[in-house]
Amino acid sequence: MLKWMYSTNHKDIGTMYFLLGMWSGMMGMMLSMLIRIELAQPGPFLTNDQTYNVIVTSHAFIMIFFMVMPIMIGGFGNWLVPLMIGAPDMAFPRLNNMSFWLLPPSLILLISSSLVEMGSGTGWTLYPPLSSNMAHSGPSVDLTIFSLHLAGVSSILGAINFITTIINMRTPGMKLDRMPLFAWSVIITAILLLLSLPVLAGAITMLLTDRNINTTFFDPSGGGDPILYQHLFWFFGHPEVYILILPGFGLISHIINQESGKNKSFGYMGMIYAMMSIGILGFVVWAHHMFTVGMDVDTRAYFTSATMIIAVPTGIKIFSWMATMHGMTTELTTSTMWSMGFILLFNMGGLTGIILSNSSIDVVLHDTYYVVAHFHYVLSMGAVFAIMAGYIQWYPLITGLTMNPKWLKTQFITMFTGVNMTFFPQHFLGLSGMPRRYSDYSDNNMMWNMLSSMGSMISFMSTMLMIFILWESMMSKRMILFPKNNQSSIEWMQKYPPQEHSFSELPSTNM
Ligand code: HAS
Ligand code: CU
Repeated sequence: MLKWMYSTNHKDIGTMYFLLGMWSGMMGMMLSMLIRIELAQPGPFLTNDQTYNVIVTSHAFIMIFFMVMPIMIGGFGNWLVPLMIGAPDMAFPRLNNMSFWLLPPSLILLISSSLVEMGSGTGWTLYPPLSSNMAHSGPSVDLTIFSLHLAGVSSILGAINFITTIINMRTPGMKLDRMPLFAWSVIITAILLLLSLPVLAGAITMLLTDRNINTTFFDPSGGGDPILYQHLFWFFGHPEVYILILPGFGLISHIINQESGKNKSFGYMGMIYAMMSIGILGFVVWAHHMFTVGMDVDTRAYFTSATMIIAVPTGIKIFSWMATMHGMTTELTTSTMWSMGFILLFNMGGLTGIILSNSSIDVVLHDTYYVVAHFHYVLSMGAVFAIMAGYIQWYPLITGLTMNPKWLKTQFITMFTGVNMTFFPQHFLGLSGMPRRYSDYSDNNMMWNMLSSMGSMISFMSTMLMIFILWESMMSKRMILFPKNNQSSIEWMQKYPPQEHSFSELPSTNM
């Protein structure tokens, strides 16, 4: 136990991040099931709209800050970056331990915020005046703010650690233009974190003083402006969405490269420049989340154009992945299936993003389910598919065990069906004007909502199957490299020879 708590080893810490991320993923999923049950048919289920909004808010926070970020950056980052760049560990191992241990208290604060008074029913954006002390009196929003403070400190320390490690601790001869793409994706993500999180910290601290010590940063009655909060939030919030996807881009690049049997990624340098462009452009497009606040037409034209330009580097990535896969003759593994699912569905989400970037269209679609469909395609089917692909790809490296490949394929197919059935109909709901963050809807929206809720049930069952596969793998202890000398592993090895994942080629750095 203490070995884990005090550990300064990047693999132990990575494993703790994985466990925390899985726990939060379960919690986030249960909250999403409550949302889909409420919306499965018209009329109330929870019978309290504040409760509904608290569930939506917690779902978003938990999925973003306690599931995707810990798994991708904390888990895969810690496990793979030192191995890929040939470093003995992270640059600051004790800081690494601290980054991790700031997260459980942060999670506890977030959960406490839902357990006291009326909870934070503000959405993850925490816009005032809804989040101010008029609409949300009591300590709930304050606890949420403290939770974000801690999660922010954790991420900033982690970012400093990754940047230092990647700059200083590469193996001799590994120039930046030969560094593995995942390490590139992590250093770019870390720079985005370092530049954007302090802005969020400032915004929520101003919100905290507005709520508690009578400042009026966001209150017009004292000369403040609620729109200022939105600018500060989205100056963080938009880079944050690229923080959530860039490490996934890195994982997908390696998996496609390895599984297609090529010795290098197509367009390696182009991939690096594309990620850098996405990172830089991500800082100058934030107001596409604010087209409805009444900005002038020139500002709208600028933010529309700047946003659309991001399709160019992203397109370069999509086409380079496809070019890397082109002509592959190797077996279709489950991680390849997740990668192909990633390319297809992330692309879908990207295209609806381009549609939303048109300010005139966004004035109509803002705050409708169309936006919800967009960001679940890039997140639930982009970020999560990348996590699934990476988890299946590196599970043997991390645990030394193997999972049943046939069951994994079944699980992929059910998950693919479930998430598409959940989120595709939400485009139609959005186009017919159904607003997000409401617990009820008019009867004409019933069919797509029912279908969406049925889809979420399929994804839920599929996740249970994933947990079973994981459990089965750990119970049967089929070692990947050194099979225990018992009957079942020998039979297994004969049936599924381990050439798919040979140990030495796992943390491949081949370009
Ligand atoms: Fe987004 C809202 C626009 C990428 C996540 N996004 C959100 C929210 C989240 C989110 C969480 O402009 C909701 C926040 C909230 O709570 O309110 N998004 C874009 C654009 C891209 C984009 C242009 N988003 C992401 C990624 C995310 C993410 C990645 C997380 C992982 N998003 C928006 C806009 C809103 C928004 C508006 C605000 C909506 C509102 O009203 O609230 C781009 O990065 C996507 C680039 C990718 C592609 C696909 C590959 C490119 C190819 C090249 C050729 C394509 C071309 C386009 C030339 C474009 C293949 C052709 C266009 C056609 C339609 C065919
Ligand atoms: Cu954005």
